[in-house]
Amino acid sequence: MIVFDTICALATPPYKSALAIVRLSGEQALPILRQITKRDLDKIKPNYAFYTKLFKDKNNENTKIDECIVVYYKGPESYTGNDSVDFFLHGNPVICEELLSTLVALGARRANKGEFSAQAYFNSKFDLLKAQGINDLINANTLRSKNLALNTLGGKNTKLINKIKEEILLSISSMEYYIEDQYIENDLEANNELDNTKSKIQKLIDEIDYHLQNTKKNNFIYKGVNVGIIGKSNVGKSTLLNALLKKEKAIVSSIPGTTRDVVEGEIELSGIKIIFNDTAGIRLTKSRIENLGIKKTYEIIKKSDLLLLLSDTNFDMFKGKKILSLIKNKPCIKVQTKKDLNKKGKEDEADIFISALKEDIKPLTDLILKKLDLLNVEEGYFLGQRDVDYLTKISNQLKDAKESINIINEIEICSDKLRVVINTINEYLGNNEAKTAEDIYETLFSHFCLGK
Ligand SMILES: Nc1nc2c(ncn2[C@@H]2O[C@H](COP(=O)(O)OP(=O)(O)O)[C@@H](O)[C@H]2O)c(=O)[nH]1
Ligand SMILES: [Mg+2]
Repeated sequence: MIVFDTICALATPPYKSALAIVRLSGEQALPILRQITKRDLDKIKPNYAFYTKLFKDKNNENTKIDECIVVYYKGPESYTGNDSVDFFLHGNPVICEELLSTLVALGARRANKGEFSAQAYFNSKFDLLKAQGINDLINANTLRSKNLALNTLGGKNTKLINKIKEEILLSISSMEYYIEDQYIENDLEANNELDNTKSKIQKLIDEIDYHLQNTKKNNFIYKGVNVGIIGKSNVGKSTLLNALLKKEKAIVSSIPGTTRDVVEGEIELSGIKIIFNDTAGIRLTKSRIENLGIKKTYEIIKKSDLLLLLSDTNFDMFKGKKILSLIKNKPCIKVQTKKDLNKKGKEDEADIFISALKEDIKPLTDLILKKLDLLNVEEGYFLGQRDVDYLTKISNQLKDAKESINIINEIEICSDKLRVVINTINEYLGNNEAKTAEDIYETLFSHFCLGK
């Protein structure tokens, strides 16, 4: 099986730094360690740090790799559940590579991405929800998403899903009672019990759908929100980008057609990553390069979650133009610019009137959060796309099961359908025997960092 070889990897970035960590995990971890240190491992307590010199060959003083701190963990009391070693080396990639090639020469294999966590999962150190939490935690870009991932890691989600699973199992057993008892059609008690089960299932559906809505929003926040800044040339798009980023990132000039390529910059608003894309102004031009820029503007419009449509006059500038149909389907804020010039625009058409050059633009950033419905985001439980996919599936399967109670004779079918939900939940948690280790590795762990 892929994950049970003795594996090694650099667990920190491959740059010069104060320290670097190399990890080794698997059955051969301790025998390999014995070959590169002169310390007597039998006299050293597992899980305690100790100082040692490392050698390619401990019998040859001339093969010294580094002097470092080592912790060896005796399985199952380790991250992976197998015997493991963490080497805290001086942070030079040359040293790390020398150690790694020594470990490989002594029988270890270079780990694939996420393979340490995969070992941990297959050693039942955690379920797939927690595994996902580890990856989300490492990749979180904002405090908000970091905290959500930390909740997952702490087991909050596993607890919730297990509670839902328990309730479904109770419903199944109450149905089994009537199936076994050859229940008779007009039996009042049986009907009451079925109604009861039906409302219990509906409650679960409501609960899951509630979490699903929050999860979709959290997933959106986790990935970051794309905002496109669009409009005709010279209306102040690049000036606005610079004001948002609080630095001179885009070139500002009174010459129309200055911005040709897309200029991207990101900020954090209320713990949410917002990625702004300043675009080339839409205008008729013979310049081939500027037209390429305008083509890119169309692509940005398509990928944006929100558009800021800027104008220093009125907002009918795209009337009858192809671009209008692209804009129409997107959440959009109409921003009237250059407020300080007191030019007569059709202010009532705009959602907001600003001067990016002269005034604070906080009212605009507030409006962005409001428009995206991100002002009051409930902290919730789940974060990732995998959660969205499974919660959707569980909710749909529950709805399907509930439907079959409406037809009284389908009680057996309903019970079977609830068993299908249990299978889905098991698959979500990773308790399903049907999936092979390779499948699970491919779908989840292969997206992890190397050394994790
Ligand atoms: N007075 C004033 N001028 C502005 C403002 N925003 C932009 N401008 C000017 O308008 C011109 C075009 O700005 P720019 O940001 O390059 O426009 P873009 O082509 O839409 O990117 C520049 O001369 C800017 O200094 C504003 O709020 N007030
Ligand atoms: Mg510009």
